[in-house]
Amino acid sequence: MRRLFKSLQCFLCFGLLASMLASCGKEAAVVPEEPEVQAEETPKITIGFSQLGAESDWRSMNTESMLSTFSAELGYNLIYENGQQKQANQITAIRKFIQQDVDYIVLAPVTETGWDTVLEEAKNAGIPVILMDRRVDVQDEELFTCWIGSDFEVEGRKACEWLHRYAQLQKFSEEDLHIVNIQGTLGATAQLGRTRGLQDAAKLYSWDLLEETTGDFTQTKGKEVMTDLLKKYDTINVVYCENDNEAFGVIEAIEESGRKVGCDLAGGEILVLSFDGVSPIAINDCLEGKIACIAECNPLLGSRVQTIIEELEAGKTPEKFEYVSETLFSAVEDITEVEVDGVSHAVTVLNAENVEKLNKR
Ligand code: GZL
Repeated sequence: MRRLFKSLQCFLCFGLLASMLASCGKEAAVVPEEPEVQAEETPKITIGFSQLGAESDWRSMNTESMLSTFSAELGYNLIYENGQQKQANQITAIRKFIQQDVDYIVLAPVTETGWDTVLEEAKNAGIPVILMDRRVDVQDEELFTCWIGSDFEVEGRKACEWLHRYAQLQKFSEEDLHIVNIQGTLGATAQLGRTRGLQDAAKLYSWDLLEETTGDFTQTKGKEVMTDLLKKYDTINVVYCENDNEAFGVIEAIEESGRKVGCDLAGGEILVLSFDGVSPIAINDCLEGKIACIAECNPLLGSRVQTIIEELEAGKTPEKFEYVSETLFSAVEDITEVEVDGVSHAVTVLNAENVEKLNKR
């Protein structure tokens, strides 16, 4: 739509110039012959994509989903900028997109606050901003066109409901659950929602939430903080990892400490919960019980963003907030669904057959 106005603007300026020249008393300006009209290809849609970083398997799949959807062959001009997990880099990228007068900006914001000014600049430039994955906390929600992503608090509550059901099945007293939370990047929507889900469940079921500390969604930091926590507490029997890459680091730390990861709480194993479920390593760990349950987080948002842009191009108004659907993964056969706020959520019980299919996604 915006592109239409842009090309109309050029046509009107040309016409105005021609008529001004013609009416200034000189011999009617010779308006140059219209060049042979070439069969013009439809102008490409130019999209400025500010991705927050490359910190996890989820992020890599999310980026790939965007690059493969908005390819040149499919008629797009995608300008991709990796923010290296720094908001300042993302703000610089958005300002570059504004100077380049892109048709759309797609932003996956690293954290929620600090976007008002630059989104105001994009709005003043008449460039629609589509938020993907995490959200922004702004004074005026008109500063962005729409958002597409996951309900992170529901993800957290589903994982906790699974743990509650599992403890009941194992006849393991929930007051004896001693939990540490390896949080994601502090201030990111995924971290805020997943942490809230755990905190609410710990209160509801009287779990002992020993400590929460950030692993920044990375394997290295996850291992580092888990190593410290194992030195500090000898009662830990549940680790809530806010993404799979942290879980990989946590498992390394636990095994290097001489403890065992697994689902046998009574037998002294440490039960690991996680989020994402995009890498074959995570799915295989879940099949083997090294990760007891993974709350899926869907990274394939490129096609959803494409639908939004097609709607905007057609002059339609997309949903302001659009949630993607997700499951839970676990190899524990007795739990096939969990309930959150009266809504039943299916659990994908893993086995060799469906793991083979999942790992070919
Ligand atoms: C969730 C996304 C999170 C993933 C992590 O939508 O923001 O960031 O869960 C990623 O793996 O780093």
